[in-house]
Amino acid sequence: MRVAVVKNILDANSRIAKENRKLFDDHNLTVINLMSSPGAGKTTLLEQMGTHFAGQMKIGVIEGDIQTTLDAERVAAAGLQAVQIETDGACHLDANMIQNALENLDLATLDLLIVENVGNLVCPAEFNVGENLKVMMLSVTEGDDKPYKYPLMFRESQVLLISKVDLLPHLRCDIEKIKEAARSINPDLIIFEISAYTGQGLDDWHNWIREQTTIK
Ligand SMILES: Nc1nc2c(ncn2[C@@H]2O[C@H](COP(=O)(O)OP(=O)(O)OP(=O)(O)O)[C@@H](O)[C@H]2O)c(=O)[nH]1
Ligand SMILES: [Mg+2]
Repeated sequence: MRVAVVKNILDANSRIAKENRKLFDDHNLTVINLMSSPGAGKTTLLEQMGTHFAGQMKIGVIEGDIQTTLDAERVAAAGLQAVQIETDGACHLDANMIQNALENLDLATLDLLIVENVGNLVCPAEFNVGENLKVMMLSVTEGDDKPYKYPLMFRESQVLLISKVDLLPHLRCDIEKIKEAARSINPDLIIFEISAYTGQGLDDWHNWIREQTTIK
């Protein structure tokens, strides 16, 4: 019985995700689902992108958090069009939440839409919201064994951002082990090593973003 309920939830999600995707395609809009555990540095990267792409690309952000509008306020202050979803306890965003949030964005003017999912290394990967691409972030402070312990997100994502590499000298974390573990789960993963603090690796990340985006 429980299996049937879960399947129905996923079926409903998949139907709404398809509707979202059609809307995105109609607007020639690339949509990225950005996922990580809490505090990996998602919002900090979005703030950095707001500054970097100012005047070049119109970026919208849907922020997902259990509570508060803090992240939407941060990215709005960085010049991005922002909407906050407060999930009120739910540990991930689903397609229905995104469909409702879209009413608050001007899709016709956007070149890129990034959905910052709720900080959680498991559930967000199970729910497609209609995105074109899944990008996940793992910070070096989380340890180099995480791809083996939480494989789903690594399997589902096209890109892995290894963040906070400026902290490596202070940690017992082997970045080569992270890459080896991640590629053992998903050999096609594109991997960027980045620091939003020092700017390391951000040129390659920005170039990749530009390649995915049709500027209107
Ligand atoms: N050392 C270092 N710290 C960083 C970097 N990027 C972000 N941080 C710090 O990491 C903490 C969390 O950053 P956020 O950007 O809020 O992380 P988040 O993934 O958006 O967090 P949630 O939305 O709560 O899941 C903050 O104190 C940031 O300043 C980085 O490149 N290097
Ligand atoms: Mg955040």
